[in-house]
Amino acid sequence: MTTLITGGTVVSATGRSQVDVLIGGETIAALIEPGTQPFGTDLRVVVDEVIDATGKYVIPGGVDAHTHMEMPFGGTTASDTFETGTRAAALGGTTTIVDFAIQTPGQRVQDTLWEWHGKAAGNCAIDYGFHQIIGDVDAESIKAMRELVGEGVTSFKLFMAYPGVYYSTDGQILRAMQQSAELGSLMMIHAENGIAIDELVAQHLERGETSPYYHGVSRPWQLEEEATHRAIMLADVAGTPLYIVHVSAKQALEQIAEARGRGANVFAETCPQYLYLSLEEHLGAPGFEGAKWVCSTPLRSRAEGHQDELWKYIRTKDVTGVSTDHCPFCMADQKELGRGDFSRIPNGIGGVEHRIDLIYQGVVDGKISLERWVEVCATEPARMFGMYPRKGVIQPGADADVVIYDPQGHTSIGVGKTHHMNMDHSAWEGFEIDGAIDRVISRGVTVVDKGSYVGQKSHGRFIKRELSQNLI
Ligand code: DUC
Ligand code: ZN
Ligand code: ZN
Repeated sequence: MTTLITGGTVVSATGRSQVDVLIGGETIAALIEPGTQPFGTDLRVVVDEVIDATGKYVIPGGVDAHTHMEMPFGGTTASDTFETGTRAAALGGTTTIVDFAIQTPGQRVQDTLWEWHGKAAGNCAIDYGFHQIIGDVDAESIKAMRELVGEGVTSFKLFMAYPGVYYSTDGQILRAMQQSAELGSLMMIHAENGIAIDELVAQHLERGETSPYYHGVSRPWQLEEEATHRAIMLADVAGTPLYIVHVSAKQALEQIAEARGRGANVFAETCPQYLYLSLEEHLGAPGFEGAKWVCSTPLRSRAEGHQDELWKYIRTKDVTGVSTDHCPFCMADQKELGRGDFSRIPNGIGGVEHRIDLIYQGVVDGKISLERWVEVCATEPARMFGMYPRKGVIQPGADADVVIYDPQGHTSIGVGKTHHMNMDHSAWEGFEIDGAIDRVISRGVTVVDKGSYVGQKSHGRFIKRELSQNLI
């Protein structure tokens, strides 16, 4: 199958150009100056399909480096399967996800990775990779890290939060970081002081402060900043690169920016919910409504100005990538588990379908450039997680993962509108975007056309990732 995309503006992390894109099979074959005939013939008459992208942006398919399909959490399981979640991702212009395999105490790390392979294989609309969560750092799991790197799982996540569940002590974190340093892999850290948070949670519940708002109040920014600083110092001692996931507090980002300023190999991820939503308006919504927005780290106070500061750090490049932390739960039978006790509300927001649109709105609103949009949504996540230049860029030899984005289009987000995730509500209900996904191509195959899914659940392949290309 050959395809020629004509007339569009190809946008990369470094610039934009008016070139046609020739796709041959699963990869980009050539970028062609319009009006030229590099192969001695008018390609428009010999290719299988010509796509007219006049007036539209042609960008690399999105790479969402943080999703949780079918994740067991808080006594229930995230409501999107790999099938429903990757279909929604495709509809939103994401052509690669990196999901988390999870080891909990008592399990062999390798077994949990195979379990996640079993859930995903044959069910994904788009390509996928895995990080490994290590919930029980011991001699066996440390040894397993080496094996996993050989299997293309080159990043590991540890938690400073959730004592008794996923929590690792500082000693365990240091030990895993030392192994990561030896392997050249990447340590991902959920940076919140879980021991202190558990104390605050108990105090709020004792006072009868049980509504979703107190989820945010019991996880103050100080405990994100403190944990972020500690993670940076531990990584410094171990000599491993560090990637702090889902940063929501501006003070945590100050810590990261300061460390980067002195040359530390430290990277930050944020998510659309921390850029747009807030403690006051969303977690603080009347009644039990705020449960829709219970996630960790929590939404932060708008009065304190975290959201604007996070956009600033995207501009300064101290935020490396924007992922969704897609972890959907339905209100009816899942979030409800925490009515009367916010600590039992499963933590997570669904958003895999909306990331490209939501961050594009930042371009429209003058917060970031078109190029930075592409960089944080596709190029940097691909580099960070060892998939570049196969993913994250439109250039000869790269996988033909392409999104045609229409800046004249309009997207209304919400249940029954653009929402195809397996959820009974939308955390983004009512958001209006001044642009729209027009077409999505995954490895040369159109999977979304004019807003409709036309792909197949068996199309997506496992990506065996290299070590990060961002590290020195
Ligand atoms: N952290 C995540 O990264 N995802 C869901 C829950 C959590 O705490
Ligand atoms: Zn986390
Ligand atoms: Zn997550």
